[in-house]
Amino acid sequence: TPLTHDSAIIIVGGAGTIGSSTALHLCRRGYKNITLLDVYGFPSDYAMHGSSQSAGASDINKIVGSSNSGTRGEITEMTMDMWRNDPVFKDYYHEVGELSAAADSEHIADLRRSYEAKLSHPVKSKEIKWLSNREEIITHCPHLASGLIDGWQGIWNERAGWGAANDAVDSVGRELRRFGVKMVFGQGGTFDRPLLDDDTTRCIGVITKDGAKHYADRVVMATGAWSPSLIDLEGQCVSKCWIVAHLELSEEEAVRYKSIPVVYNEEVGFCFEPRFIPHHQPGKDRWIIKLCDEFPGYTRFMETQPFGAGQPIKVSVPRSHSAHPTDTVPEEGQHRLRRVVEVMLPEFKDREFVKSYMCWCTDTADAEWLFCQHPGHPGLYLATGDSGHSFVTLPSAGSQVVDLLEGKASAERMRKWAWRPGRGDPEHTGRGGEPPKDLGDLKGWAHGDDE
Ligand code: FSA
Repeated sequence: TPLTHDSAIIIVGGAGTIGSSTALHLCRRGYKNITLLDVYGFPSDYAMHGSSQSAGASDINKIVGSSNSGTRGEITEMTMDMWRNDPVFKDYYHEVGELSAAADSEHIADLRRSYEAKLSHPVKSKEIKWLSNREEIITHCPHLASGLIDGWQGIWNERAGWGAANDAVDSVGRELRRFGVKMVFGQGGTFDRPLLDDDTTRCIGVITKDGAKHYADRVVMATGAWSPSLIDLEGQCVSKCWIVAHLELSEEEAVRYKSIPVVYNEEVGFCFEPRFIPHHQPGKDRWIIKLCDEFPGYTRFMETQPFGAGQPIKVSVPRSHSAHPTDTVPEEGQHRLRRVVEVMLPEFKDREFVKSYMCWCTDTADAEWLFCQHPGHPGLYLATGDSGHSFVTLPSAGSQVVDLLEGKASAERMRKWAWRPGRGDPEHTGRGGEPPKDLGDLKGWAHGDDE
């Protein structure tokens, strides 16, 4: 069936980053029959923004504008233009600047190479600057004057900053409602398996957990870190979690740290300016700094049988914070998070975190997206493989998925996004360094029912 503006299109994971973006671009290109299915509504708890309804504004900021490779890098201009100017996004982007630094000589050399590569670009070259010592760093990031930044060098990008993750996705949700997109959330929106045509094995819809059949001409699986546990991806994606902590500041402290740039150091981690989190009860508003450590991520391997697997197989399966709101992070991770505070925010080195949690994404071996038609089931599309760096593309990722659906994606991009089992190992490669540890071997993170 050729794709027309009246084709029925289902997006599974439609309240997540890539799913909602896909729906937005479909609407803007005139498609009129779109249905989103998702476990949670907006803001969703899906991997790339790690937020959760039950936890309120849990994912309050994500980096926007840092350097990115592959397709994500190629669409940077569209991405940043939309963050700055598109009415759906512009109120949720905070251009406070970003320092991307390192102390280790090899890491500095990598940063220097990526800096030099941008110098030939007419626009990017004007936005970045190389900072080669403490003084230069402090000029742009005065709050690091007391930080442990000896030996740091790196790239200052003044046209970058952070996005208010939950609010931005919510804004997309409002726009989709305005366009009349249908949405089913909860049990009735939870994917069980694709609905197949008996004769052709073509995908003709989705069966949800409540047993309902949803028919469609195209089904897009934008299911983030859940993808490999829902559809057998033959090892192309390995889902991992990273960890996050929140520090609470008084208003006086927050005022002093307001508008600090995003500071990222791949040997340590990263943090954001304090964000005001309003509360409906007076006196309960809060100022929160979100911070993360940098490490190879954690897997959670278990036996499960995704659609398409003839028998149970080992897959790293996320455990969502929404379903397990009391989960925290492994003990060893707490130590790394404390280190981020010591290095970047020493004033608060003795302050306890008000919250720590895990945020899931799914890696491909080459960190490029998996945007393709399923080889065995025409009509079924994968829009996953975020590889940890896709939230920044919330405004633009969907344009790429829609290009794929419309057959407009370039041969080069189709090749990059292709179904590609065996081309590298997403568990061990793509990030260098140590392979990820498994949550099953770590203590201190699971709380509540099934500790
Ligand atoms: O600039 C960005 O794309 C932010 S990546 C944030 C991060 O926590 C990674 O640092 C981590 O390694 C993982 O990919 C999850 O996302």
